[in-house]
Amino acid sequence: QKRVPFIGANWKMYLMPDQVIPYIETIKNQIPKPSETQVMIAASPLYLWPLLKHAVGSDVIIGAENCDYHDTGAYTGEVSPKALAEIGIQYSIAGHSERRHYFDEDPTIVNKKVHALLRNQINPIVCCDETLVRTETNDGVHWVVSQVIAAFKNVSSTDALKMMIAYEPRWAIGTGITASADEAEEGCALIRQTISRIYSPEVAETVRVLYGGSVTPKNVKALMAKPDIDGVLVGSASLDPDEFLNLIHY
Ligand code: G2H
Repeated sequence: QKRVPFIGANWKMYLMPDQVIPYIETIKNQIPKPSETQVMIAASPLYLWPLLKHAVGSDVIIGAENCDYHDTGAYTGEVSPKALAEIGIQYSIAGHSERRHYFDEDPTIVNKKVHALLRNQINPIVCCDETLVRTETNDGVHWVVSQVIAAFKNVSSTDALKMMIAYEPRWAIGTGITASADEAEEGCALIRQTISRIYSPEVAETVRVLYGGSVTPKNVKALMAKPDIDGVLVGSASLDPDEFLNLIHY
């Protein structure tokens, strides 16, 4: 079965309210058919509702950048995955490197978020990071594998098929230093092998594995040409709609 390429924008906390509607209006009718490439914009919860409204009739997927692992309750300031599902969100990032690094999200929390998303019929996109130190000492391999194993803990193979895993080496995030296509392929292949070991080769052949970290319109083609890279998550180069369109139509 062919894995459909996936290109996701991760706006992080960059865009301001006056920018988001013009952005979606610019790209919404200029993206490929979803059978060729799926395009997602992951945005702050502030913008999800208006973005969904403006994306009606287009194939742009609107996704969340994060959510809490409780469905509802006394969790001041958190984002309910149940509410996300009810407004029509179908994809959410979980465990982005910035969440792990700045907000102390450990692998157990990320796994709880995975379960919360699946419970609410939202497809998790789990990011696995890797720091420069770990990469340099060759320990990075173990770290990425351990994050993949933790993310899938107690997830059935049927639910695993709904997930995507992104390899995002921390040293490449927002730094302008992209992993070379070979380094990115190595990380993504390792993730696929790990999925194969946890579940089966069939599950590993179906789950999409993405690369993220300083992806640009210039380097996307070489990354997407690699056999184990099914798509990309794009931060900085997704902030300008024209640049993001160039990247989508690489
Ligand atoms: C990695 C990526 C988006 P950037 O975080 O997930 O951001 O492209 O700015 O490195």
